[in-house]
Amino acid sequence: MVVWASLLIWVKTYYIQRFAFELPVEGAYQEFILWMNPISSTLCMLVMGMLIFRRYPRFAILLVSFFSSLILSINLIYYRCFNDFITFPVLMESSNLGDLWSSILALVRITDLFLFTDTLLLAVWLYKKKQSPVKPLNRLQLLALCQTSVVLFAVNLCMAESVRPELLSRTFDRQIVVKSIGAFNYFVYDAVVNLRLESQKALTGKRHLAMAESYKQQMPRDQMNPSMFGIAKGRNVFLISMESLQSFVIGQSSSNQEITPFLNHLLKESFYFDNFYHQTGQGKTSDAEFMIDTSLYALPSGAVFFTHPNNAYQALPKTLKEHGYYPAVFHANHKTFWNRNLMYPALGYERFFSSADYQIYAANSVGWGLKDIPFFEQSIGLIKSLPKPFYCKLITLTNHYPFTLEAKDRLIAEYDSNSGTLNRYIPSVRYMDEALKQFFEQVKAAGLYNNSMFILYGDHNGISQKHNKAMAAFLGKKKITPFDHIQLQKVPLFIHIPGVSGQTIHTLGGQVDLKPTILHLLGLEAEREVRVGNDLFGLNRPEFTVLRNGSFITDKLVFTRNKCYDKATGEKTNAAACEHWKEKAAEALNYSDNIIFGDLLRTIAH
Ligand code: GP9
Ligand code: MN
Repeated sequence: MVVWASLLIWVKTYYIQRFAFELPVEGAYQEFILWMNPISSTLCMLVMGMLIFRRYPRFAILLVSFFSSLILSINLIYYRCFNDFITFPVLMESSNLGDLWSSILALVRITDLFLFTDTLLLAVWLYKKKQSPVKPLNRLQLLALCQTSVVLFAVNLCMAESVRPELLSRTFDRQIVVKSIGAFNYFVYDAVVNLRLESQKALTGKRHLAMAESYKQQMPRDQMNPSMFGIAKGRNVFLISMESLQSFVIGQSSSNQEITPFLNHLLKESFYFDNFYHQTGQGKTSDAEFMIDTSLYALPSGAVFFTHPNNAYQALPKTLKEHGYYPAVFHANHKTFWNRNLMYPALGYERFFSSADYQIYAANSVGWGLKDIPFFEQSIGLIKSLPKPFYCKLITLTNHYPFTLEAKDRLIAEYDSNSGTLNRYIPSVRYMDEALKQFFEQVKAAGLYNNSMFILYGDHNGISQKHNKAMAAFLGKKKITPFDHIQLQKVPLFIHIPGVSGQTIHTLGGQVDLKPTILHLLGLEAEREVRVGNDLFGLNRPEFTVLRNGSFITDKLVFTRNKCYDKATGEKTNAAACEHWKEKAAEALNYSDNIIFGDLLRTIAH
């Protein structure tokens, strides 16, 4: 009976996962993972059922079969509606619940009942055998089943991690998690993650509210710069996330050709910040987006887009909306990636144009999907129809690891070093530069250029420490020290305001500083907003930028890997020099983390 029930649940689950959900399964290995992943959870559910209803094994089996069908059908119907898997926060959000149930009822199909076929078969069979006595499984048998389930899950997880490292610790896409560990394991995983967050919230909430309030009072603050305040008042805002772009390529050549000819040209007509750092953690692109929109740090682990989409935020799109702006995002990836479909509404975005809004096919795609040139070409058509003024965020994708590019898109030769990654990075960056150039031409042709402000930023590093040897050769250095590594976390920031002449600015800053900067340029006050960043044009700015791992940079010092460096020489200096700032860095990160963990903006802000 147990064997039959397991087989039936397994087949049913595999069928739904493979044919009813559109999961991006690539190749035989991933097919195998998808095929095997329901079995561990099926066995586990059966063991639990039989432990709870020790004396009624038939009932336990029927219940597990029914319960598995129920989870699958809820997900199936939700998927039909939202092309996504249900999460606990969605289930618990009372405002969602009304909509949810009405959508569910509207979308139920009579054929969905087939999902309960196995339960029915088992019930009929049990009924027929109702006279014959059954013996519950003994402890040893249950233990064996339990062990099999654990071993199978471990094998499943190892295989899935070999395809996607840090699958569970760095959740980035529900589709990928379901594809890798199956719908039931995902259900449990989501429940555990959310329970942990809820308890953290309860712990943090009250305890830290007072602390956060008092910290806010003593936070070092810049003074508003009257010569820049409102300089872009009323203009549309284009915010462009440049994937994996680091500052070291700006103004540099390779094979005697400029790597970023367009950006080098734009630099002369923009405020260009050459001391600007990315501050991202595990949430990569989404962390950069979060910091820019909220002026809070992202989280020490995990992606805040995934963990806290139900928090209250004082975010840039929300504030701008209150001032008549239309906030929209353009990104040609699946909407569930980084949980964007749930986080964007929380930040106040009105519309998210995701992969479903673009024409994507093999000929215009590479690596992660739609190439940047067709992405911008298709976006401009959509942007033209937005209500004005708009705040429009465009997220590029082509310059993403592993930086693959077709030969015809390679406008500069690959670099020549022992790192294929760095070698490919050069033409990949050059391609993005070309895409940006064409986009600016399209914006001009659409008549949107003069009345807009353009903010272009690198989201995070693209070349990791693994490639230090090749990086050292590229930069003409003997080796990359931890001090150099921090310098390599600089990402370019351009603020281009047509008609306003720019200059290169050496002010020290990071992604958390962009929100107050943008608000001030648009002539909107940021003084009352909770924020850890300061206006990059502000007067008397505190010269202090903290990275997510606790490293920091001041006007004179760099602190990383527990060592203090003299910024002028790059040499180690007396640790005591960094002590004061080390405390300040911890305070700033804690302040921000507590706001997020405790959902404090729900109370602080108002
Ligand atoms: C995916 C894109 C890239 O949608 O944002 O993600 P990343 O890996 O850079 O965070
Ligand atoms: Mn990125």
